[in-house]
Amino acid sequence: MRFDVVTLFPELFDPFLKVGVTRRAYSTGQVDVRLWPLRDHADNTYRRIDDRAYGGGPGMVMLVEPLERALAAIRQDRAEAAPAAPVILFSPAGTTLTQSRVQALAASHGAILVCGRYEGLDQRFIDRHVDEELSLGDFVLSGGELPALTLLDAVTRLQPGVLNAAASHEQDSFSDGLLDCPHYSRPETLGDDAVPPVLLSGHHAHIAVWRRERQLELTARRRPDLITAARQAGRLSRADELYLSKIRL
Ligand code: 9D3
Repeated sequence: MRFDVVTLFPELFDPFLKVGVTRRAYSTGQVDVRLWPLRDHADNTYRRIDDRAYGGGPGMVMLVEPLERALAAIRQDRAEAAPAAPVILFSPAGTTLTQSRVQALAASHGAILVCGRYEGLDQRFIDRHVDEELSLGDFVLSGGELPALTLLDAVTRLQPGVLNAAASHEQDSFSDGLLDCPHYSRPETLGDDAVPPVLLSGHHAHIAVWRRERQLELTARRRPDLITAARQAGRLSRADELYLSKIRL
């Protein structure tokens, strides 16, 4: 799959593409990330990519023409090999990125990602070219680069061979949609704090019940909305419901 990224700060991407479980997918081109520095498409005389907003007010607007030249260069470069791809703009006005959108993108041929800076883009670029606007949530960032990296990371870890067998099993297991259970490793006791004895018992069925109950308890306390969603999707068993009816929140 291929992602083309339009950005004023391509140097922000390089270090992220070189670390962790996703590194191999990027370095082999399994996930082919191509960076398109917007400055390369600036107006030749002034190298401008932004200007003041018509109507006044503080803050600058990203100019439509450099963005259109960058997009034309991408479309031309993709025309040879890659299938048509949607244009996704990262914007505070977008719909919130969800794991279900990540899963759909992970199963696709990729996308063209546009990272906004300043107050935003000239609306005419959005109206003409943008298929989807995505936000990370209701907090304010300086631009779309971290959201683009977030999407790339979330999509790439779902590619075949990126996660180990256990982790990828978890992806489609019964447990998804709930918060994770707590994890412990060595040492067995840390001052007064021991690892829950069941985890040292070797009794795999008891361990599975304990982990499921911790998941249900944590999710019911912190994210009751996720319990409701799991219930509606038919992802809670009779045993889950019985445990939930017994716990005091
Ligand atoms: C005063 C109006 N602001 C909108 C909330 C202006 C503004 C703030 C921040 C315009 C652009 C930005 C830059 N943010 C992004 O490009 C962005 C973003 C974000 O700020 N939060 C969550 N998700 C995203 S995706 C892109």
